Amino acid sequence: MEFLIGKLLENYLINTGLKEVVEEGLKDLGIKLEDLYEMDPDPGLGNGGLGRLAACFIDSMASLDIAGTGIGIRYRYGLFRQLIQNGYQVETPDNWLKIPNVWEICKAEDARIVKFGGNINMNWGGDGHLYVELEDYEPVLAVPYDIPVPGYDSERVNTLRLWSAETENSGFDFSEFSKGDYDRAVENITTAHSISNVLYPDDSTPRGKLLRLKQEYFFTSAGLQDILSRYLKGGGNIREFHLYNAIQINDTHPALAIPELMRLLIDEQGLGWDDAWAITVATFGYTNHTILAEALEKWPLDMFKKLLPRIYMIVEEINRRFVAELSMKDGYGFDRIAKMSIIGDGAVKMAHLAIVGSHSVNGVARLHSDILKNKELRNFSEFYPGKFNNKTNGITHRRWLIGANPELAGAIDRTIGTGWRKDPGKLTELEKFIDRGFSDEAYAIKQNNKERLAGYILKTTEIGVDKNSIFDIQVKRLHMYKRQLLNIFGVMDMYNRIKAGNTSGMYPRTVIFSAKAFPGYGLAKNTIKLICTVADRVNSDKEAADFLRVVFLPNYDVSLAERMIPAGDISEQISTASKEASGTGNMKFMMNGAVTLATLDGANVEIREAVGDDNIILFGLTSDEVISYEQHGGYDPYREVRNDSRLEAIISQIREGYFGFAGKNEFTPVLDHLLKDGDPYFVLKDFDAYVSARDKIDGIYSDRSRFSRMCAVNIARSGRFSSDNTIAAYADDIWNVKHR
Ligand code: 26Q
Repeated sequence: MEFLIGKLLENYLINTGLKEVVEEGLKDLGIKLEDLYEMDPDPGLGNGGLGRLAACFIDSMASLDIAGTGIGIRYRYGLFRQLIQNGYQVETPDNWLKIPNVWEICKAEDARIVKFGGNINMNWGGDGHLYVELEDYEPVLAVPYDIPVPGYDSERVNTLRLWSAETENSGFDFSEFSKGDYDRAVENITTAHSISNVLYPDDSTPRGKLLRLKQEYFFTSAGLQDILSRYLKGGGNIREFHLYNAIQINDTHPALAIPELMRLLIDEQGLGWDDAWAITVATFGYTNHTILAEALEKWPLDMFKKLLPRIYMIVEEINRRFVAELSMKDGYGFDRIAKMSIIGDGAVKMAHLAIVGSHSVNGVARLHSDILKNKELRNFSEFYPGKFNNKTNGITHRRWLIGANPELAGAIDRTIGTGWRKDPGKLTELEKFIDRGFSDEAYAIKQNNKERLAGYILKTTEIGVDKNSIFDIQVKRLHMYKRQLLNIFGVMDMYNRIKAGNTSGMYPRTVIFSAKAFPGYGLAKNTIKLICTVADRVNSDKEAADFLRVVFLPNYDVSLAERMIPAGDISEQISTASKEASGTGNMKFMMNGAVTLATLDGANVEIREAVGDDNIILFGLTSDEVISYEQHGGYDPYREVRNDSRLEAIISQIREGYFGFAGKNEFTPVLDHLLKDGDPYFVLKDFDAYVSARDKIDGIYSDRSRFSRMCAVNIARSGRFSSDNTIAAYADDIWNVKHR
C-alpha cells in the first residue's frame, strides 16, 4: 500500500546506463543535470521503512530480471510535509501532483470497477454451485497509472502500477441535480475520489477508519482483478494460477487480497471452495513488519460487513473451517482457539487472516523472525510448522551508494573495479585495500560529504557546524520506541559537562536529527519540541560552541536521506531491544561508511555479525532482558533517577525550563512518560550505558586512522545487506521463480 520511491530521474539514468550520455548532451544545451534533478519531485507515497523497502525491492526485482509488478495507490497527497515553527512540528499538505508527473502513464483501457456495500443475492444453480451476486452496490472506477521500473544493466523494465479512484460516468447524478439537490448530486464524486486522496500517516495504532478500509479493498480488488484477467488473457489455465503467480503482501494492509482472490475464483471463475483455497494459499506470502501488539490491524465487524458484505461472508467461512481444523487437533482447547481465531473481540484480525491464507510468513530480520516464531505468533508457528521463515531486509546499493554517494562509488571502482555494481557481494574485495589507502580515501570523501551537508544545514537552519566534528546522526520516524529521547538526554548530559568545565576527553560533536511525528501522537511531537528547545539553548551558548552543536532538519524524506546518510560518522540505531523489526537506515549508513552506535535490536544484530565487535559500538539491555522485565516487572524508573545525579539534573532542568520553554508544564507529557508511566522503553535504564558508549566513540575518533578503518570495514562488509540478496531469497524460497 506504500511505495516510497524517491526521485526517479537519476535512478533511471543509473539503471539504464545513460547518465554520461545525457550529461554530455545536456552540456551542449547549457543545462546542468543537477538542476534537472532538483526539479524532479520526490513522491512521498509511503510513511517510512515499510514503503522504502517496497521501493528497494522493485528495483532489485527488475535488476535480477524477475518479472514483477508493484501494486499500490496513486495518492493525490503523499505524506505531509513538515515545517518546524518555533520548535513545533507543523504539517502541510504534500500536493505533489500540482506539477504533472512526467514518469507516469495513464492506462485508462485497463480500468476496473471495485464494488462497495450492496446486498448479496444467492442462487443455487442446477449444477450444485452457489451463485453469488452483489446488487445495489456503489461502483468505484479504479484507473491505473504505470511508472516504469528499469533494471540495472538489464533489458527488463517492470511496472509500478498505482491505482487512482475515479467515479464511473463521472459520478455526477443528473437525476439528483435536476431535483435541485446539488450536494447529493456531487456526493458520489467526492466520496469516490476521496478513496485515493491521501496517504494515511502511520500511527501504528490503527483506529478502524472507514476510509482506510476502503483504500485497502480498493487497490487489492483492482490489483487482483488485473492480475487474474492478464493471466487468463495470456492463455493461463485457472487451475494452475498459483504456478505462474506469486503475490507477496507487504504487512496486512493488502491482506484483503486473500478473500478477494477467493471471491474471484469462486464467484467469477466457478471453482469450488477447496480448489480455490488451495490455489489461494499457494499464491500468497505474508511479510510481517512489527511485533508491537497495538500496531496489528483489526477491523470492527459491523463496519467490515456493511462495506464488504461478500468479502465478509468469505472471511467467515475461512474462519469457520480454520477453527474446525484446530478443534480436531489435540492441544487446541477453547481458549487457545479463541486466541487464534480470525474473527473475535468484535473484529476481523488481519494478521490472523494473512497467516492462515498464505503458505509463507516471514519477519524482516533474524531476531524479529525468531520473536514472531517463538513468542508473538507461537500458537500459529506450532500449528503450521514450516510456514514461518526469515528474510532479512536489504537496501538497493544503486540508490544508496551509486546514486547518493557518487564519489565513494568512484573510489570503489578505482580500487576493485566495477564488478560490485552488478554484484555488491564483491565489495568484500575492498578488505585487502583498507590499509593500502582505501580507508583514507573513503574518509576524505566523507569529509567532503560532511562539508556539503554543513552547507545545507546553514542554508536551512542558519546553524553553522564544524565539518571536523563528529557527525552523529539519527534519522527515522519519530516513535518513542526508537528513543530519540535517549539521544537528546545524552546531549543534555554533554552540555551539563561542558558547563561544569568537565570536557577532558570530549571530542567536538554535531548531533543531527530528522524525523516526522504522526500528527496525532502528542508524545512524539513533544519530543520534537524538546529536541528543538535543547538545540536552541546549546547553539546560542558560546561556551558550548567548541564542543557541541544540535540540529533538527525539517521534513525528512528520501531526498534528505540521500544528502544526510553519506555524511554520517555515527549512525544512531538505539531502539529498545526487541522493538525495531529490522531497520533499514542502519544498513544505508553502514554502506556509506558510518559506524553504528547500536542496541542489539532488529538487523543491528546481523550488522554486528558482519563487521565484528571491533567495528560497531554496542550498548544497552538485550531483547531477552527487555522481554523479561515486560513479563515479570521489576523495573522502577524512579530508582534510576535517584541513583544517577546526571539524570536527576536533567529531569529537573527539563521540568524547570532550564533549556527554555514556551509555557509551564511544556514537557509534562515526556516527563510523565518517563516516570509516572513507567518508562516503557527503558530510556532511563539504558542512559548510563549509552553515555559510556558515546564517550568511547570520542576516544576512537581521536585516533583518526582507527576510526576510518572501522568505516572502511563497514563499507566492505555491507554487500550482504543489498536488497538483491533479499530478493534472491524471496525468489528461491517463497516465489519459486528463477533470477539472474
Ligand atoms: C496502519 C493502519 C492505519 C494507518 C497506518 C498504518 C500503518 C502504515 C505504515 C502502519 C505501519 C506502517 C509502517 C510500518 C513500518 O514502516 N515498519 C518498519 O518496516 C521496516 C521495513 O521492514 C522495518 O525495517 C522497521 O523496523 C519497521 O518499523
